[in-house]
Amino acid sequence: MTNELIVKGKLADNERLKAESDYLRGTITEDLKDRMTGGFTSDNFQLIRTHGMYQQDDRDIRAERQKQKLEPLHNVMLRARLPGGVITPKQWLGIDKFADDYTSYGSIRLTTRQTFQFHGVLKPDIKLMHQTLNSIGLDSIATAGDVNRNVLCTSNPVESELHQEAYQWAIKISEHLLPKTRAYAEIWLDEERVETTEGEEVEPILGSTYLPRKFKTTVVIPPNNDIDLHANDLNFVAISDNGKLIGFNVLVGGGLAMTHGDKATYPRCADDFGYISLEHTLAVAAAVVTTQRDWGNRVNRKNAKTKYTLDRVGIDTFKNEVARRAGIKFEESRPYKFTHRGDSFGWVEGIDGKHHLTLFVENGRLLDYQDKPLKTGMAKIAQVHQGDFRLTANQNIIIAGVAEADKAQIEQLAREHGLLNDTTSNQRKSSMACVAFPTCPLAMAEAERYLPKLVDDVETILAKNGLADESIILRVTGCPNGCGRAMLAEIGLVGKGPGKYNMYLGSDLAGSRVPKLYQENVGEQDILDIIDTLSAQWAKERNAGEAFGDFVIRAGIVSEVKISVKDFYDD
Ligand code: SRM
Ligand code: SF4
Repeated sequence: MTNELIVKGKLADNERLKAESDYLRGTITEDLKDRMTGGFTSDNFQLIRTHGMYQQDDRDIRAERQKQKLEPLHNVMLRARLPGGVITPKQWLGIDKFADDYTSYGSIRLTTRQTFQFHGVLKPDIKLMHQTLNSIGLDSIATAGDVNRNVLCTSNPVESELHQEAYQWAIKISEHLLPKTRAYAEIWLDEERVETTEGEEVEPILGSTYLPRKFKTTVVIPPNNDIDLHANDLNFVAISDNGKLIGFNVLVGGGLAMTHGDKATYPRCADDFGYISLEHTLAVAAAVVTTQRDWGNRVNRKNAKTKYTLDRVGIDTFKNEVARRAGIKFEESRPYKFTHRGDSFGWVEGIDGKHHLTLFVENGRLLDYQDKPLKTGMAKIAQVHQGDFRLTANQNIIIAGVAEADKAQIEQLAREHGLLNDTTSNQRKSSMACVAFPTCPLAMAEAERYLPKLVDDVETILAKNGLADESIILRVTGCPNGCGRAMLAEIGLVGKGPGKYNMYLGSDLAGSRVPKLYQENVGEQDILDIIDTLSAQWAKERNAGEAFGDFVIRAGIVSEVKISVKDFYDD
């Protein structure tokens, strides 16, 4: 190994706990039995993440409980593993019932990475949760922690053959990069421990201390960049010939998180490594992961992701090492073009004659609201639907594979339960927020609870400025970690403190440009005033068809971020 490329210094504490965890087992089993606390203790607090769970408490009631000298009301959030976001109606009914019976919020939350989360599961119910998921063919392995996360795949099933092939690769990549430890099966499913034979490597790809940091992978089918590839460490862009998948362009080193005030952290677009034919896919996936495993920064977790490793060692050095490890040569990238992101709502007909209905789910929160029983509606659809569901990376859901004869019934159920509404504006469909309060421990400002009202106001502003049918990709995240992908938005709001946001402007429709800081620490009224002024200017001065994000750059309102770090921070 090339030692000079390894960051020297005292290892981050997470490295110790992974090394001492006995391949992610820790003492979780013992901890589960401890009913003196609703939480997990010492290292297990972190280790449960690699099993797809985060310990949380409701921040709305935290202070009150503290006053009453009670420990926080600990519970876990579970995030399922769902490569490509595909889930069957039977599985849906299983998770729907679990959400009713055992989660304190009673919701299913669709995420920005094509899966769902349960919030508010109490310690005594955690094992049952995993066993329930297992009984319907689901798990939550490696959806969090320093591992390769849920693998995304373009979710629109219209081009079904190509999509089917790409989706199969997403599954294969997910399986290939999954931890091989049997810790999950032993702890949650009561399976026996099987001792390894001498010389056998437990984790041939991830290694005994796993990755330096979280790692994210996608398979994407141009022209739709619906999964926002530049948010991800490793991306396979599908290249087809006559509708058949023949290979992938590989892009490495995307990521959106940063820390306010720390210029050593930044969002970064992925770099193009070149084209590979299909048979090299798994070898290249493993080579990128093992290169990042060996060269990633294990001293400072804030600089540990692949994007920082690339910038530190050099793109060519990283790329050549991947080629060496995979035993391949990257060919020149094949041409492709992304034209849009987001989901195409309503019915579309696939090439197999089946129909697909994409439903807009605000904030991805499927809950029975008083006027809109969304969760019940989805369950009723699952009871009659013969195809499958596809969760999108924009927190929406596709009812896929509907026969002509079943269309009317599905549509009626969706309408009756508020899941399909012809009056939802383009602006609302182009807006997204992360979870933030009350469950996210890292939230600095509201996001999910702020978005609906913000969009109401932006709709009014756009209508006033003669832009009622137009939309701006608007995203809110409650902190600079960027879970709602504000760092790939035309208007990105990043939480700074209660009611205060940093406002970024200027991503493009294809999602290939990071936006630039426009104003710091803006309050909610100022945000509306700025959007009013800038959208009025856009309406008056834009070129035909010019998107808002392109306009703000051409008009000199913000400068373009071309080379991530320098342009991102320079005035
Ligand atoms: Fe995220 C942490 C929610 C997508 C970057 N993210 C968290 C945690 C688990 C907070 C924590 O560590 O305790 C949040 C739980 C909130 C809650 O109560 O549910 C959380 N992230 C989410 C979700 C649910 C947002 C949503 O509204 O849909 C998304 C779940 C995805 C999934 O199913 O796996 C989610 N997170 C993202 C994305 C977007 C993406 O991947 O497309 C990003 C930015 C892309 C990237 O990774 O650069 C993202 N989340 C982070 C980070 C910053 C990572 C970093 O590089 O520093 C953290 C904090 C951390 O890891 O230390 C974080
Ligand atoms: Fe929480 Fe921040 Fe992620 Fe929002 S962006 S879910 S506030 S970690």
